[in-house]
Amino acid sequence: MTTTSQPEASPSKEPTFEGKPTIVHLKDYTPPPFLADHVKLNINLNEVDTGKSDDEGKAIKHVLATVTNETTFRRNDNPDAIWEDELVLDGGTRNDANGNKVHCLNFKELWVNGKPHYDYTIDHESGKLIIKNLPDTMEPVTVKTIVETNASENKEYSGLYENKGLVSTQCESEGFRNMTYALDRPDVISTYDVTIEADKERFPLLLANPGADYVEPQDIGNGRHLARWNDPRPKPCYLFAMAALQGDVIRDTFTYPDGDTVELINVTDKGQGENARFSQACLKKAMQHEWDEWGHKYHGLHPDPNRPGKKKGTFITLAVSAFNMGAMENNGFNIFNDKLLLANPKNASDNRYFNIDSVVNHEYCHDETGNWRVPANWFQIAYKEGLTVRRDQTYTADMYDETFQRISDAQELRSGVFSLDDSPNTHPMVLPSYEGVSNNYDSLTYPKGAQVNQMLQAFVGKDAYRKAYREFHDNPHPEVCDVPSYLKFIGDHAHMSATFVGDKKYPLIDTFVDGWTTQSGVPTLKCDWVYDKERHVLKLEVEQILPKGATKPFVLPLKIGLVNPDTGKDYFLISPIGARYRTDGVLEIKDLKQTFEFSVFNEKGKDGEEAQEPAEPIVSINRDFTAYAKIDYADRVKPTFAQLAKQAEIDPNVFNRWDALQQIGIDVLKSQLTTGTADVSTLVAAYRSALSSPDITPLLKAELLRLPDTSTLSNLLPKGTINPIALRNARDAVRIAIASELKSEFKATYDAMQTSEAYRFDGSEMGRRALMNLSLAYLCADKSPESTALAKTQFDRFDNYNDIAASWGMLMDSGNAQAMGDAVQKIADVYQLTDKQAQDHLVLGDWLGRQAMAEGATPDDIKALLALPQIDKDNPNQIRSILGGAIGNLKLFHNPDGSGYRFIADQIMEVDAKNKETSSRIASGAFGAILKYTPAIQDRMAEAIGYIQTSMAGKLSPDCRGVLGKLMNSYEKAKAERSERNIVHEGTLGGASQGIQVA
Ligand code: B3K
Ligand code: ZN
Repeated sequence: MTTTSQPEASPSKEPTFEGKPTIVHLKDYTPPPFLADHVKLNINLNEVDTGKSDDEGKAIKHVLATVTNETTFRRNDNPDAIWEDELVLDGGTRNDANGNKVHCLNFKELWVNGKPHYDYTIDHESGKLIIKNLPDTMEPVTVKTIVETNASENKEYSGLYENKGLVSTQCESEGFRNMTYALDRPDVISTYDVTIEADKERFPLLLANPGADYVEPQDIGNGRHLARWNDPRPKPCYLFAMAALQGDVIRDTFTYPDGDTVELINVTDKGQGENARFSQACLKKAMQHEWDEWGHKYHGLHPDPNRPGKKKGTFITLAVSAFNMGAMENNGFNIFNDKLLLANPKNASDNRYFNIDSVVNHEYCHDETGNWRVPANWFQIAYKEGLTVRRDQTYTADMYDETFQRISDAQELRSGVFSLDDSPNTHPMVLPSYEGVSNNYDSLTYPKGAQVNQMLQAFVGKDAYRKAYREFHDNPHPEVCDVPSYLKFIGDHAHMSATFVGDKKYPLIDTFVDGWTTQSGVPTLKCDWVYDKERHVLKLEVEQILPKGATKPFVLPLKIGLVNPDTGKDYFLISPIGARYRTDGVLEIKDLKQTFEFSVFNEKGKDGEEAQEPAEPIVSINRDFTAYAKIDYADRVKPTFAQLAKQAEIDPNVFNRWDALQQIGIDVLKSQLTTGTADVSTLVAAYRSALSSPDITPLLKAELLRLPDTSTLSNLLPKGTINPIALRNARDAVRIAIASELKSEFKATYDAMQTSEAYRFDGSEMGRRALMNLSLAYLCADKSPESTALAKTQFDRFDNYNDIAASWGMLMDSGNAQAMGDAVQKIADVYQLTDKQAQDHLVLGDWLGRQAMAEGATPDDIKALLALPQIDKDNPNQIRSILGGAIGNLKLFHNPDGSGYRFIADQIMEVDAKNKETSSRIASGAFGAILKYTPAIQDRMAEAIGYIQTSMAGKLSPDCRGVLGKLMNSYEKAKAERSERNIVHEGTLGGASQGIQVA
């Protein structure tokens, strides 16, 4: 519905919205009819009294922004662009405090080429501004709009918003339209000239995407000041950022070997500056690594007038406490969820320190992969996200430990990513369509996208990949691209090999790109082999089993090794005719069935004596998890526990030592789950041997000794069979059995890993503490009074947050109500969590989450947490901690009476009315795995999903609607199949019995 607005009219305050499905299809994509070359923005901030006061009687003020936007548009001369008479600008909508949809922008004025323009409409449903009667020309047209927007009412945290006095932006994906009318799409790229005006005392710091220099605001009288930020590097509006605040600033400089410099401006809330020292050091490491590894110099460098021939630039980071996700890569001005930027030993675990290093690097890497090469549309974000995750993985591998990093990557893929890829919400790397753009930022776009890049890297080799990468990104100006064009460029330029279809030769990259960008799901590689003892030839057959919906084989690099069991060294991979396989052992898997033959031989002795008869090799498959696949074995070659234990001892590929133990772990867990008992003796012996090995670092020992998680296990079990509580119980039982056998070893390791030195964060200390706390966790598995006392001793030492948090977790799991209550109280006291003003909010999330997950917690307890006066119910971190904890609390969430599902459904609806990005994430975390569960659980979950759908009819956000709609449709299908199977089953039985009667 559209209405024609009169010049003086502002849009209706209560537009009617019909909540139509908003599925967007890639096939409908066309280039923009208009481009926007330059954007001149003025953001004028004013605090206004609302006439209301808060619980403490303080007047509630709101920040209003008047945004004047003067953009130079011109018609796109791309022949594929469609000519449109009207210029249609995006304008945002959101829900108000009562859950009613309203426009974000209060329209004030419209000018075209310097004259007031009255021929326009505002579409009530979408919020778009439709400008008619524009000059019929290819010449540039200047369009000025003036709008007002209330930053304090924006609880969606998308666009311009205020939280606890700090005003900042989040524009990806479609937030810019919530602060001004714009062509809000990534393929419209503009230069920006920005001024921000505000009260000097209230907002001393005024920031935006920088040019060469950091800009101090200038006094403009009346207690106000103005800062002008000019960003000459063209960017899509989703990379625009600004902030206004009272804060701390810490500064440093990064210098390139040639003398070019980047001024680092790291901004935090007042009093938090020192907590940004670690992340500031990480930023410098990120810049150095980018230069060393990828040849990438910060794109915000400009000629330095004071140093001829040299360049300089400014790079800003800002920490904010209300943020929908981890961080955002705005050009030269990265904004972070403060838990990924601020840390000190008293409030950050090793994991958080590690994540800060990794995320600071990730956001900085986007400067090249994302901001210089920009995804053309939101179907293609895996170009920037998958590639950038791959680059941050390379960074942390270089900074910490390559095998550790690879184990973490593989764990993530086999656990959460496989789950999503095998669920109704799966999608190919290039999305064919989406409903709710925020749903695109999932683990298939991120870690799976990274794995596709890793596979390409495995095919072409690190050096060739790096060289081709450099060539692709050496464009002189920011330019758009897409996933297939990037992957293809790399394959072609790194000379990836060719494949034959019939007698026609194709570059393998085409099949690679086609398979991975148009299909979803996890392929299975079924391996079978025979070893000819006479000829010393091993014949390996690899069969590719496609996931549901896939029709074409995927191209996969399968890295293997043949290990001499006597020496623990790899045999060379040579075919019986003498040809060499690749020295790195990567096999090209591209067909549904392939066979590879290897000659196995020992080299001659040093003095020319005859080589010994080679022993039958251990076949080490999918080393370093090169292939994104489940590995299966033909029954007759399925490795025995003894063979896997041997491999865990000697495989030269340390990743596959870990993997051998994981394979034993999976089978032990399966046995415990299905029979109620399991033989842990092989695992125990292998763990004992790993613990005592002087060659393995504590960091890797801690990984080797960890059992597979329940999600990894459930991905290997048939759909429709999972009872999550039974799965958790099985894992707990196995842990108890292992711990009771290795009690003295774990205690000795726990003691040996103690230190009296002050907390220091680095890879080796992280490893020491990981092994210490893993040992403690095994010791605490039995929940005995002695083990609880041990955890309590560590907790009471209250030394550093990592060790505090680890022992606190064990106390929460101990089943000892007194110990749990005391720990919760102590954390509240030390971190002042009951005082809204004084609290260390970086610990608050853990404190809330742990209580939500505590044994015996009920929905009423969760409600009580949500109602605590010291929490901010609109803060996504706090909501995620509490509701994430409740969903992780298996007994609460999966209560057979369905109350847990119904409770979370109510919460999702409440969150969705304000913040669709957060609600859809919670919805997919809660119900995403519905088809894995037993029919009874599926039915109860579906009831809760249906309850959301009916209660919110027409009002559910597209994001939540998208996630839940797919789950419900697939559930209905599975249910129909289920009852059909039952009918068939009963029918067959009936037929058989009749048959017997006849006989
Ligand atoms: N690009 C952002 C994510 C934006 C999410 C938008 N809903 C952070 C990142 O991946 O670096
Ligand atoms: Zn990213």
